[in-house]
Amino acid sequence: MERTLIIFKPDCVAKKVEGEVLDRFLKNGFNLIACKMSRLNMDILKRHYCDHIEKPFFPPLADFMQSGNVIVAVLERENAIAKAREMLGPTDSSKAPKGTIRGDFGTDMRVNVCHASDSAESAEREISNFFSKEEIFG
Ligand code: FUP
Repeated sequence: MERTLIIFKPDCVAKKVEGEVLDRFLKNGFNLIACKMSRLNMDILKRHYCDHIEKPFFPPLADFMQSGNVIVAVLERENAIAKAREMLGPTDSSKAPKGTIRGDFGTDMRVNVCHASDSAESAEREISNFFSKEEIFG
């Protein structure tokens, strides 16, 4: 079993599709083992996006990620990291095929419904940025 950190981004919550998106994960064999609603701040975003802080897209990305409530979750299944990213589709929602989460619900490169960890190392770091051990029911 593998764990991945999923963030249901502000656009996902504002559009009220978080239930539908979570349902897709659950129907694809993921177990929900941690979950909370949050309003992200710059400290947690700088840790979460530590590889992107110097990039030109980081300031507008950080503004967007603070623009509304999010839901942060840990989902578990075999091959969870690759499967979740396959279900999301490419980062740019406008290029994501229909049937993928971003293709069906996303807007563009930034407004793209969900974050999902991109490697086992990232998943471990990202999960511990948002959850204590006691908050994970794996
Ligand atoms: P992903 O792993 O698909 O979420 O995408 P990346 O790790 O490449 O990017 C991290 C976040 O930065 C994504 F939410 C999208 C955003 N981003 C931009 O806004 N502009 C860019 O040019 C690249 C990424």
